[in-house]
Formats: sequence, C-alpha cells, structure tokens
Amino acid sequence: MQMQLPVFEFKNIIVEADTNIAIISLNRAQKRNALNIETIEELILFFSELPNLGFKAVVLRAEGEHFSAGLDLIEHQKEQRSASEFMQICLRWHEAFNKIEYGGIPVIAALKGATVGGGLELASAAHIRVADQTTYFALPEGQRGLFTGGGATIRVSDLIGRARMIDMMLTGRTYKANEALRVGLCQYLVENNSDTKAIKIAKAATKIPSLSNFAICSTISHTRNMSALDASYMEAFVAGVVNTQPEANDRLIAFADKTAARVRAD
Ligand code: 1HE
Repeated sequence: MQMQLPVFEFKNIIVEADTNIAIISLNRAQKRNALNIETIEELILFFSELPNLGFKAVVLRAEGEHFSAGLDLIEHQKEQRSASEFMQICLRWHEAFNKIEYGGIPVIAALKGATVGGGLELASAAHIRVADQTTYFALPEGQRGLFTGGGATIRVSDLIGRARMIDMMLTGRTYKANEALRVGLCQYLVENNSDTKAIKIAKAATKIPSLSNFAICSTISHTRNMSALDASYMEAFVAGVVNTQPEANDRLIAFADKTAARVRAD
C-alpha cells in the first residue's frame, strides 16, 4: 500500500515514500552532506514522527557522490561554540541517532563515497549498512583536532572493536570495499548501486511482523547497555510478548501445514 507523507518543511533532507518504505535522503550534496545543526534537527523531527506515519522500514541515503562528510566544519568554526554549547550540540546528535537505533523500525543505510566522521556516526546508527565500490570509511577527527561527538565511541567501537577505532583515529586510516566488509563497517558490499540493495533489504524487512521488527530494531541495542543477567531477563520478557503474537501463530500453523518456506542454505 502506498503510504502518504505529511508535508514536511525540510531544507536539508528529502523524505519520499515507496509503498510502505520511507526514503530519507541527505540533501546537501554541494557541501558533501556535511551535518549542520539544521540537518540534525530535521532528522530528529522526522524520526520522532516516523512511528505515527505507518512506514514499515526506512532507507537512509544521500544525494550526490558522498554519503556524508561528517560534522559541518565550516559552521562549527564560524559559530565559535563554547564547550558547553558543543556538548548541547552533541546531545542533539545523540537524540537523532538514538531515535534511529532504538526506534523499533528497520533503518537501512545506503552508503557511497565519503562516510566519514559524523557521517560514519550517522551510518552506524542504522541497523544495516550497504556500501558500494566507492564507499570509504574514516574518522578524521584527530587530524582536525577534534573528537567524535555523535556516538562513535559507542557504535563504531561496537562494530569494529576499540583497537581498530583507535587506529582509525590516530592514523587517519581509511577502510573501503572488502576490508570494510571484513571488519564489520558494513554488512553488504555491492558492485553497483547501494540504493537498490538497501531498498531490496528494506522491502524484505517489511514482510516481518512489526512487533518482531520492533524487538529486532530496539531490544538488541538496549541489551548492550545491560548486565548479562538483566539482558537475558529482558530477552525473555520481549520473547514472551513477540513469540505469542497472533502473527507468529499463523506462521507456525503454515510451517506445520508445510506451506511455509523452509530455511535453506541459499
Ligand atoms: C564541508 C565539509 C564538512 C566538505 N563541513 N563543509 N569531516 C572531515 O574532515 C571531512 C571533510 N571533507 C573532506 O575531506 C572532503 O570535502 C571530501 C573528501 C568529503 C569531498 O572532497 P571533494 O574534493 O569532493 O569536496 P571539497 O572541495 O572538499 O568540498 C566541497 C564543498 O563541501 C566545499 O564547500 P564550498 O562552499 O567551498 O564549495 C567544502 O567546504 C564543503 N565541505 N566537507 C563543511 N565536513 C559530532 S562530532 C563529529 C566530528 C566530525 O565529523 S570530524 C570529521 C569532519
């Protein structure tokens, strides 16, 4: 079913509907999709509204050749922010990215070109990252005399481990293609267009019951913040709700009837 979008007055992102998938595009290609504070606020607005819109999945992509060049360095320099002002900016970034990661709706990032600094922080808040052959990952904060402020210390270190993250920051090392895939910066690497693959993954995710998606796209992240004992309690609790939902029952009847698909190697 084609979902309807409300009128958003966004300047830095484009929101479109593809049936029941929302497609969000970073729209500052002329600035290599650098993340100014206005973009962050627009992401917060969109992802706050998302649960009310009925979309089953989101593709997060970018206009132009680069996914994102990270923090808007020009804005940051011009603003001459105080430490406490920039701490507040970081809290807004966390608000945006936490809404993505913990929102319970699958978000698939379609990456290309520079996915660096805050751009990598944004990408790492998505549930699945698809890279193409042009995509490269870096954390140039150290070289700029900066530090990560959009959650990389949590999410990027979670993806690739602390040692690799520290290496990226100390040496300016970039990762691309198969090496990026191998270390876990992306889950998919495609020959051509990452948008096409991301939409395909998003469409597949829409076939999963919303309650299951909610658990997959929030519980796993939440349990990271808990002790093993609390995480296993939480898992049991969520499974109690999800695994007894009517949609699970219907699917299990189909399995017993031998009408449901089997899990095959390919
Ligand atoms: C920007 C930004 C930006 C480009 N902020 N304006 N991130 C970085 O250190 C990466 C900085 N950017 C680059 O290294 C390069 O721009 C790219 C490799 C991404 C692309 O290169 P190129 O040759 O295609 O473009 P360009 O000529 O460098 O830039 C084109 C325009 O985009 C230019 O503006 P113009 O008005 O002069 O045309 C650039 O100024 C602008 N631009 N990147 C602002 N990042 C919460 S803390 C997070 C901390 C970080 O993210 S640190 C990492 C910052």
